[in-house]
Amino acid sequence: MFIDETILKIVSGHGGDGAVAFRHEKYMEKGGPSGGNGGKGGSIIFIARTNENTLLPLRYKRIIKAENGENGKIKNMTGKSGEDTIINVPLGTQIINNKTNELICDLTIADEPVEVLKGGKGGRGNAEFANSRNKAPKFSEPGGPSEELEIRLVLKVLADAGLVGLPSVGKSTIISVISECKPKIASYHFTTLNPNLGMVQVSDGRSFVCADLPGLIEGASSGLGLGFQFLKHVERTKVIIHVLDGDKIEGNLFNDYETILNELKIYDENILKKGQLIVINKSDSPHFNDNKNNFIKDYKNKYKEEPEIIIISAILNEGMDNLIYKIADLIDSENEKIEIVTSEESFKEYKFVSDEEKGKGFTVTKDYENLVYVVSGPIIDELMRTFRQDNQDSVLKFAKTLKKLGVEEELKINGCQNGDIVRIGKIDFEFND
Ligand SMILES: Nc1nc2c(ncn2[C@@H]2O[C@H](COP(=O)(O)OP(=O)(O)OP(=O)(O)O)[C@@H](O)[C@H]2O)c(=O)[nH]1
Ligand SMILES: [Mg+2]
Repeated sequence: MFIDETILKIVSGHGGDGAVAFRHEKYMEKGGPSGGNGGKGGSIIFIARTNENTLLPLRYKRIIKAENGENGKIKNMTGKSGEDTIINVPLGTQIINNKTNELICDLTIADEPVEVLKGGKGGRGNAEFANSRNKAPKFSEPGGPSEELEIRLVLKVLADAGLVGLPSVGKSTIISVISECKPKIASYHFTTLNPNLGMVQVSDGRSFVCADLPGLIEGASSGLGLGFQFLKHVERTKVIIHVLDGDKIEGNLFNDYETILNELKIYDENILKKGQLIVINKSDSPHFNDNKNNFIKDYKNKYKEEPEIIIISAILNEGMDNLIYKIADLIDSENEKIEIVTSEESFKEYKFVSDEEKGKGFTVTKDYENLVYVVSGPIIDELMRTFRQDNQDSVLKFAKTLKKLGVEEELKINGCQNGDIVRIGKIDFEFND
């Protein structure tokens, strides 16, 4: 079965702790500080690939972790960084926060790494804290925490052109001829179960990504056959290539064409605004001429105009260059419209917060009920994480950082005076200018 959605927990690696160490040198009672920094934790990175076509390999994984950074060592040796974990997924996979439904990222560019969870920073060793006034600091920084997230991966194949049609019309054969993609086509019919993507090179230098989609049948839009779950992939292709079976013995091609149009329309009317081409395949068949002529007649009857059709024989590799050119031209004209039809996307925009942005803010508020001033913000959280109340060095560094950040100034502006209580993190301090 085709798996196009899966839930997964991802966890980045935490950073290694900085070390506290001192050199032991001959004839010296106490050498300088020499605790090395901790290594950085591994990140979780996603890369969209055109040669992946299902999320199946991830289906049975509950949790994917990146490596932790190693702790810093003596003699100023930095701990080893944790390896990043790279997760390859099909092009067009969306990563959604499963708790909040926010769209974290839409992997629409092939081979581009996207860091979804950052590994924790390595903590600094005590050697880094030495300065002229404190030559032998006895503290180091713990490693940054790991991050974790429950995500839902949803695959909506992303291709420039999508081949649509009833089963057995020759879609997989076409993609195998025009691209490097070689789906299974048995001499006895083998139905495509997963969309296949192939990169098509046009001889004039252009290229496009083409999707061979599983066949649709009447009723697909209401869940019949395999088709329904693939209709959503059609939403994401720029142009639609209707493939009709020139070898058909019973029924007629115009009905087939209308059936597909109707299923697409019921699923989402916007799909029909996309550029479309009609291809009749199997021109080598003895039934081809009758099928083609009947199609033209019926089409003219209904639409009062001559259809533009492209004739090919995928199996004999005939008419394929013309087909490739026509698809590339249609994609170009569609690109000019720059009207990408998107689906029901009700996701909120997700914003990655950079370290700089995190580091900018703190706020001072007055809690009138408890008569304390409250200092909070991401930079304060970070500061509190490494603050050691029982360590004189750490307290000193803490006070200096607060001053440098302008927290003292901001408290005064807000009316804070000597003797008032200031709450930072979970600790209450007495303000002393
Ligand atoms: N005579 C003839 N047979 C063809 C041609 N192209 C494909 N076929 C045959 O048609 C049958 C179906 O081809 P596929 O490419 O698997 O068809 P499909 O549209 O991908 O089918 P689904 O995956 O079920 O939707 C196979 O036996 C092919 O060999 C052609 O140009 N001429
Ligand atoms: Mg197929």
